[in-house]
Amino acid sequence: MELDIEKIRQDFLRELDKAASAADFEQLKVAYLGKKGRVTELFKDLKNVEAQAKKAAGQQINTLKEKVESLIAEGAEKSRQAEERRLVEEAEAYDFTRPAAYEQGSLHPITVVQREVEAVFASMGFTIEDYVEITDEYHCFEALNIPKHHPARDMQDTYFLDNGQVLKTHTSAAQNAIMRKYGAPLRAVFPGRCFRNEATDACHENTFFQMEGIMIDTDISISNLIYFMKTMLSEVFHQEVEVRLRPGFFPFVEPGFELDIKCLICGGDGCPTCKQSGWLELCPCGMIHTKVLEYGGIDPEKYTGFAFGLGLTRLAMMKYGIKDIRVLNSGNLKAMSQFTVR
Ligand code: FA5
Repeated sequence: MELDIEKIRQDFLRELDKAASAADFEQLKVAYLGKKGRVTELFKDLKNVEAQAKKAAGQQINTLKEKVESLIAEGAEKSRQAEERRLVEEAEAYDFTRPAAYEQGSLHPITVVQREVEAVFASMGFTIEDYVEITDEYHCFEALNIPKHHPARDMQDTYFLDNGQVLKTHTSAAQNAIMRKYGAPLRAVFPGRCFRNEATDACHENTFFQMEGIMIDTDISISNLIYFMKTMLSEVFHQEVEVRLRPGFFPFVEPGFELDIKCLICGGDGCPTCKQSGWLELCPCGMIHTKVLEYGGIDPEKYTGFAFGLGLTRLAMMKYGIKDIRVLNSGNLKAMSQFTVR
């Protein structure tokens, strides 16, 4: 029997000529050198060749096999290098400095207001602190002089988790941790997301933002508190805004106040945003209760301090004239784009 070594060689060279990609070379390898490849089959057919021609045929097949192997390897390497060059050229051709074709994102109005308030307080020597969103009853209530079963807990409809922890109902929940971390004297603001299981309306959301502030030192009084509140509001609104202070009860301050702002949506005439009262509750505050200082590891004989809980979401509403708080959490880009800042 005579083997078709030369034909296989010619066929291989023709197909090699057409191969370009890594996949083409892989296919060639399988077709000629694989288990059932044409060169592999030649070795199997060798047993049918006459004895005197066997040795020469064997050598020819070996030579062909080596040739096929080296040509495939060489072609595959060239194709790999060409692909690499193509990718580099493609990357180099891309202009990364080109302005984006899509619409750019923007800051949420609450973020803008938060940063403004942070900047005002930072300029007055306050540090800006971060705190968790999931906490425990101790930090949310007990450390704030609201014992278990105290009716004051009902002021905030709390979300309880299965493991007994709570979603922070107010930023005051961070007071204890921050007092313990820094001790006195202390000036800090800490913004955060709060959660309450409330029915929503034009000025109530179940998820909203507050910014807590505390200042503790020797000789801190209500005058300090009023000064800082007024400074913050005039910096944020760039105008004098009318505020009123009235007594308010919070177990963690004594005395406690409600600081209301004249509704900037209706100018004080009454509208759904201010529940027709002309005023909006914005920032309860007061002098920190001696027990809260004690729980925070601060000596109430030596130090006094004030605390406030600014409604950041409501502040954003007043600043941007947003009539309904629910717009802010709606994710409605069309509505939000009226108030966004780049
Ligand atoms: C508190 O949360 C107290 N921790 C504030 C405080 C801090 C008092 C330090 C004294 C000293 P209150 O529940 O009133 O208080 O909420 C404070 C502010 O958060 C409100 O005036 C309001 O502006 C905002 N707020 C409260 N509930 C909501 C709500 N459901 N939706 C939007 N804003 C809210």
